Amino acid sequence: MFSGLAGKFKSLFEKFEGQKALTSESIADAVREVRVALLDADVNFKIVSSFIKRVKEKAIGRERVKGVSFGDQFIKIVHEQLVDLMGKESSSLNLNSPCPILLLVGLQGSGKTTQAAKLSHYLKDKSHCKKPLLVALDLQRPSAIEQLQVLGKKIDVDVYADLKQRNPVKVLRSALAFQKSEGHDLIILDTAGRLHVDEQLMDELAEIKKIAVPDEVLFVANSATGQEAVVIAKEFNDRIGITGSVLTMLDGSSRSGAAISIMEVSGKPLKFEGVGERIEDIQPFNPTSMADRILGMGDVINLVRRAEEQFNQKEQAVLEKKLRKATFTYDDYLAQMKKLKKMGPLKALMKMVPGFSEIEDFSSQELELLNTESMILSMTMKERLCMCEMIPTRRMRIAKGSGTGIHQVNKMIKNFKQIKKMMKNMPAMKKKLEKSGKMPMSMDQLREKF
Ligand SMILES: Nc1nc2c(ncn2[C@@H]2O[C@H](COP(=O)(O)OP(=O)(O)OP(=O)(O)O)[C@@H](O)[C@H]2O)c(=O)[nH]1
Ligand SMILES: [Mg+2]
Repeated sequence: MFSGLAGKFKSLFEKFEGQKALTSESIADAVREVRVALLDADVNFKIVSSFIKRVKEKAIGRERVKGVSFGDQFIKIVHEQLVDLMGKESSSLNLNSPCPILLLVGLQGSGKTTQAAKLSHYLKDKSHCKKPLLVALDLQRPSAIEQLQVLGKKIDVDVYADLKQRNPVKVLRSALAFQKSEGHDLIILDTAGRLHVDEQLMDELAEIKKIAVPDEVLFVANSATGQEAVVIAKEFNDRIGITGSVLTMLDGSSRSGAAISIMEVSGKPLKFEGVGERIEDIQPFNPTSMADRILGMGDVINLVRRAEEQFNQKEQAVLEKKLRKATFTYDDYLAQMKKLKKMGPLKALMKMVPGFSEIEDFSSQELELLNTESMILSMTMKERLCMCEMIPTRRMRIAKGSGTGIHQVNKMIKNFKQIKKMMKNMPAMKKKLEKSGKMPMSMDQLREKF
């Protein structure tokens, strides 16, 4: 959103670099940039004013640190204040009870149903919750139940719904009984949204909360709603009492300033952020990386974390062994491809890296990944396990099955063979490279090839 602020600061401070300390004059232009960027990102103006005041207090009189430019010193101050404003540390969910209950509330289309599914998937994977239960309490929209059921099926999570019931409180009661008999260890309640806050909705939610006694009441807000989200967050907090927020659609919005405002206004932490439409596109809110992103420094932390998750060391060791023994098959190739895809759209990933945020065209690489995947999926088991010669008729069949062309199939097979050959020769290559003083090819470089 404020991409490039860090770069701008550098040039703004150039003419003052000879001075001994930061002054109100030398920071004036940079302060203006910060103010405009925050307002553009839809941070409430009162919050902007108090933020700017704090930044000024911290900056004026700050003596020059040897070897560091004023621009960088100023960025650090703004960064620290931003992190401070957003709650310093990531705030986790309260999942201490034997079967925690999460109640999701928010306006229509804010992303409740999607985040309910995302959260159940995330907690099943990352937490001790092995058997979550999604409960469909949105009885307003005819397709709402079906939407949750489809998502639940996709991620193999149970969904409790009662298509005949019109009263969400009754559905809730029977869902709680169902949980007891089935032994679920996490309940996520998906509720109805409205276009505006209205009495009926609030009464319904209050009643649901009274019966469910949830461990968390999460306000789900679409970051693109900007200023309005703030008013609504306050309303929900005053009427229902929230324990935290989940900010969604951060991938598409340039107004993530709502994050700052919602926290200030509700006094409750932001716990998760939705960063895309896929089930995996959710992550714990991290104030430091949000501040990095705001200042255009790139969200390197999240990128590294996601990469680490997808390629854990144990799997890597097995793969390296396979590669060296040359038992690397198309199936392994496919598995790697899937991991790469799971890390998110390349475009979204690269956006997090400083310097890459301006590049727009990642579509061709993504298409290639997709094509390779469908080509391998069109192979027979024997072909995938490299148990037969890839004769032209086989190649033609794969091209047809995957909706690609013979040239693409040839190219994919060539790439695959190259990697396999390279890895087979790795011990010899390593020796040769060590002799010549060059580093051997690492798994990172290999991954780049995939
Ligand atoms: N780009 C993007 N889309 C999202 C994200 N989260 C949800 N969506 C999409 O936003 C749309 C609305 O999401 P829902 O989960 O249905 O919203 P809801 O709050 O349940 O809506 P109602 O049930 O009508 O109140 C869906 O098309 C989702 O796929 C996100 O983080 N990023
Ligand atoms: Mg919904």
